[in-house]
Amino acid sequence: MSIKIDSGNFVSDNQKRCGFVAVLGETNAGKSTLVNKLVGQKVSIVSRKVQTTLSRILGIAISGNSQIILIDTPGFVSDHKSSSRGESADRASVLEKTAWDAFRETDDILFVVDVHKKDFEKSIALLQKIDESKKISLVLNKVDLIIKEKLLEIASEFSKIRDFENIFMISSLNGDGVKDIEKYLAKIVPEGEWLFPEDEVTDSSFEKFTSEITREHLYHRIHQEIPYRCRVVTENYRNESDGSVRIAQNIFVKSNAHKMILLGHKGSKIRAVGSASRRELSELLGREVHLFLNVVVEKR
Ligand SMILES: Nc1nc2c(ncn2[C@@H]2O[C@H](COP(=O)(O)OP(=O)(O)OP(=O)(O)O)[C@@H](O)[C@H]2O)c(=O)[nH]1
Ligand SMILES: [Mg+2]
Repeated sequence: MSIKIDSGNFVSDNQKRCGFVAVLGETNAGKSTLVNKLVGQKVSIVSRKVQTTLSRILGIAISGNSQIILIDTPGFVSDHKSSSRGESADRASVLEKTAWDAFRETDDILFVVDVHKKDFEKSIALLQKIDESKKISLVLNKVDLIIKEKLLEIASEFSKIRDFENIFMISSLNGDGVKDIEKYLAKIVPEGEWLFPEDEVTDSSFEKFTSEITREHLYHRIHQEIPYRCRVVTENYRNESDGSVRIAQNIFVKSNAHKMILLGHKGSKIRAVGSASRRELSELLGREVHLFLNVVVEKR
């Protein structure tokens, strides 16, 4: 181990660092996409719909000697109304509470803004709610969708609101600028032992992770109809002797009508969801997956 002298203190070259960073922002800003990019693999599901992330999800990134524990949070819909049918204000506030709770666990925050949005009123209102004592970096995301001049205007608009540790201009989708965030976070997390084993990328259980993948495919395939009424639960899984894994999941819906929509003509829709989810699970788990989906009408 080599030791170097830095500002009068002895600092080990391979001193481990570890810290928590909350990722906050409006719904659909691209928080989960960014977390996945930083981790280097999917830990949090992504969709075009609002309020995709439903609970706090940890994504664990490693950069050099630093372990960066990213807290992906449900996005904020500040007016407490969702664009989807039948969404209640209650659900929005539960999600928002989850996000605030996550944020209290940490000092460093990435505040993600979708620069492609028409106006930033909601983002600004949210930003103003965050304690002045918190360190925040502004992440202007989706730069692939707008011209540079507009981007600089947005940066200056946000800079009037508060001081940021850093302003990043990135595209989480294609990865532009994400490395700069990684380098920055690796430097600012405090010295300390890693809290998770080196090969761990999330604290999600196998059951939670695999059901989230199916939920994502439901979101993608069943657009307007029912997704918010669906809950996916991995009931059980079994490692088979040939190296494959057998996963059984229940999809809970609120009514028989929803069940029919989900099944589709002669079960075509659910089969499409199942095979897309199975393919992705096989890829993510690196082995063959047998996936069994069962649609259940949830009793009140
Ligand atoms: N063009 C473009 N699209 C992006 C970028 N980042 C994310 N997206 C898209 O934006 C949508 C929302 O992304 P998510 O990562 O689910 O957003 P989120 O902030 O986690 O959303 P919630 O979980 O609902 O709060 C998805 O369709 C992403 O593919 C980007 O840099 N460029
Ligand atoms: Mg999300």
